[in-house]
Amino acid sequence: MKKLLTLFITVTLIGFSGNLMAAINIKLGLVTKPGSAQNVAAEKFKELIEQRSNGNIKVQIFHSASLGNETEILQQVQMNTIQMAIVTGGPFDTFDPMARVINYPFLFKDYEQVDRILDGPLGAELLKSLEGSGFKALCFSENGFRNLTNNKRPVKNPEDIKGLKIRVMASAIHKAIWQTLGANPTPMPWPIYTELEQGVIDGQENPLWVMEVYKFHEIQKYMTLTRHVYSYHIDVASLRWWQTLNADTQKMIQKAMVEAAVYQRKDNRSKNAARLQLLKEKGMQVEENPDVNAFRAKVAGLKDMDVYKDPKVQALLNKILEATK
Ligand code: EAX
Repeated sequence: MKKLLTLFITVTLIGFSGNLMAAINIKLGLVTKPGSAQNVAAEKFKELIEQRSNGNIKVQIFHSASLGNETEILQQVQMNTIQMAIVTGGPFDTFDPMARVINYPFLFKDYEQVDRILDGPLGAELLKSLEGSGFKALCFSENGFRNLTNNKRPVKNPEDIKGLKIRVMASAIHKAIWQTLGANPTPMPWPIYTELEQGVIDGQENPLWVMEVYKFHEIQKYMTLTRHVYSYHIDVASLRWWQTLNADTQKMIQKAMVEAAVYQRKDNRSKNAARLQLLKEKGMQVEENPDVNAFRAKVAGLKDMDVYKDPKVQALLNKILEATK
């Protein structure tokens, strides 16, 4: 009996200290504000992981760039001062040029292709590659297909873009796209409302949710449904932090993030039609049928340009081009 009691106490204590040790606080960084695509994924992840870990894992979401811009957030993730982040595809390419591949213009025709590639072995190849820069990349959530807005004139053809000052993300490929199209691309971190309002830039490009959530209809007159880049987020953890977690915890976090991403992609897609309607009602002049073939022809040479010259990057791009034909 005494033995049994000792055993019981020991097991209880181990269980208790195990619980204490499992207490994990995750700082998660975002540059966008509540209601944004990134935030939907982050909030879902928080809900799932806190519930499933019985509160042992806690997520603190730092949104609206309170920890810095996307490049600065990624640097802090590398150092493990921030454990997780949801960051748009663009800024990743200064850390790993492999990230440029998905930002290739007009790569995906539809969501079926997006999901097949990103959730398959080619997407996994990109996620794995990021370990080389100190990121444990868990999965992809989405920003969506990007569209051009500007305040100068309606845009239907590439000629209409000539000389427009367009804000782009901190990304070599995004800059190259707009240069090739004849614009004057200006890299700038998020957010950019003031710069648009004051006319420092003429336009910008982003998915429909951005125009609604950030009220760009107040300050941008023209929108063109260019859908030139499918914009993903990579949902990352600090590799340095990840390696301190046990396998069960890693699995639980990975699963919750993947589910949050699936939820968020669906949520985002289901709202696009209503968003377009709303933006028109708010007075934006929308070109729904731009000459996409002309845009595509102009940027067709990009795959042979310097931004893709790394053989590893070139190889992944060619594989995805083949798979999305
Ligand atoms: O997610 O910087 C960008 O243009 C991003 O797409 C923006 O943060 C919205």
